Amino acid sequence: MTNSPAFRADGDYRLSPDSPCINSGSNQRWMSGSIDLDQKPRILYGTVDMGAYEFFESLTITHFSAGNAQSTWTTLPGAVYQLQACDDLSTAEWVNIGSPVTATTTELSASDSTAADHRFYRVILTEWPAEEE
Ligand SMILES: [Ca+2]
Repeated sequence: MTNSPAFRADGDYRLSPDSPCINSGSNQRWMSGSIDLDQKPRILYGTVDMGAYEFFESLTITHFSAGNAQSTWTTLPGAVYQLQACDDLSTAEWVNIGSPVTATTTELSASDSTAADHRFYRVILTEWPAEEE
């Protein structure tokens, strides 16, 4: 590989969402059920990443008040994401917030104008990025 691996920061060898190392390793039999240096699954999104860490999307609630919750998450460009919310985890009834969105960059944001006093959020990957030729 001749391109920069696009680590997250100096001395932090986790991968940025635009890293060419994402999904560019070679899956080996021993990796199934193994973990990376962050104790996450060694293989996420079908193919192992080059390096010691698997890239994964992280969701951050950047603002929360009744009627206005804003979320931001890291994305793989070309992948389609759906933000979901749940008011009671014991029911596990997740509802879509807005429509699925295709990531064009390495970050997406969404707002929830129906936020109650408390609410749980998750983001799901509904469609993989198209294979690069
Ligand atoms: Ca991967």
